[in-house]
Amino acid sequence: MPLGCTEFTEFFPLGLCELCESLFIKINTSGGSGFYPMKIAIIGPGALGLLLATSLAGANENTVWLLDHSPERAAAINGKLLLNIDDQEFSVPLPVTSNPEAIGKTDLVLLCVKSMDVAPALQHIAPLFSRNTLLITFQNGIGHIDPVANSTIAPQAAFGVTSQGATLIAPGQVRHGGTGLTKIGFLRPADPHLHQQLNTAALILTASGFETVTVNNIQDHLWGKLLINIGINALTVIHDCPNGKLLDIPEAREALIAAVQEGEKVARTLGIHIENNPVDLTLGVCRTTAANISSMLQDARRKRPTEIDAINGALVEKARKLSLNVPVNEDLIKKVKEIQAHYHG
Ligand code: KPL
Repeated sequence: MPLGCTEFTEFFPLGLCELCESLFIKINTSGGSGFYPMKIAIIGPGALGLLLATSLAGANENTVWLLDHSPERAAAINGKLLLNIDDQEFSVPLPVTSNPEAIGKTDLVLLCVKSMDVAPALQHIAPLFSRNTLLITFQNGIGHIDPVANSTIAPQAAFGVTSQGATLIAPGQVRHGGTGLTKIGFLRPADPHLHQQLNTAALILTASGFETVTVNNIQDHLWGKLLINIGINALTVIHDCPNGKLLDIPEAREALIAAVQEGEKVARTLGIHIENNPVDLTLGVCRTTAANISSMLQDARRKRPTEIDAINGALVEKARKLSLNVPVNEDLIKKVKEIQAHYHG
């Protein structure tokens, strides 16, 4: 049931919606918070992981943990996370560990590692899962879809797409860069109890300031976001500029439009339903996030591997299989890889 359905909003929180009766029984018995509290593990102390962790920790009666694969960093930031919103700093005393056994079985796992780290992370976090645990995975691009869908750890995972803005300031410190809708959903129909977990997760995220809806066409939304990242991320690295600047550099704007058009051609050939005009949408995101440093540029400035393969690279791979030409995306990949090759002198 989508969170925004009329039954839901009309009757919430009275529990009269037949479709989510069990959820409403939990609502009525939870003692005031509005829903059943969950034990939640957030994986990855990057910008989105920290934003989710600090937001979820501050709200409701959930038990929230952050898992960081680095023991040294986990020890350094344990109990000392900082959330910066509108130049105000909030200290969040959340437990951080590198040991999934210390967390144990959870109700909800939010996987916020980079696309290329998804497969090893899934192996590492196996101790967090029982058959009732819901995994929601948040990555840019589409490179993570197969590793997650084929994993034995959480074969019925849900995927998330968010337009929340977050910037990593320092280890354990994140700046909230603007709100946006978060969509979560399954690629294929999942067991009913996991659908129910998904609805509860949407409620909990929304109550924590992450306005979240469940959708039944998450693949279309993953592609919708992919087209935006195709147009913006690599070009911000190539021109070393915030998102909005791409509109002022004629060659960047031209490449943005051409790259997104190539992506749209591939998406439509694959039968993906693309709502709205993706070029207009991407130019609009450049305007609304004008001062934002894209996630790929944040990586490049830290001299870390970028998600170029999961974004433009994944598109080129799909295009090849369809015998479609995507020269602008190929060129963007080449230029970003050249920049990465010169990270260390
Ligand atoms: O998703 C983003 C990213 O930086 O990865 C955009 C939408 C480009 C915002 O910066």
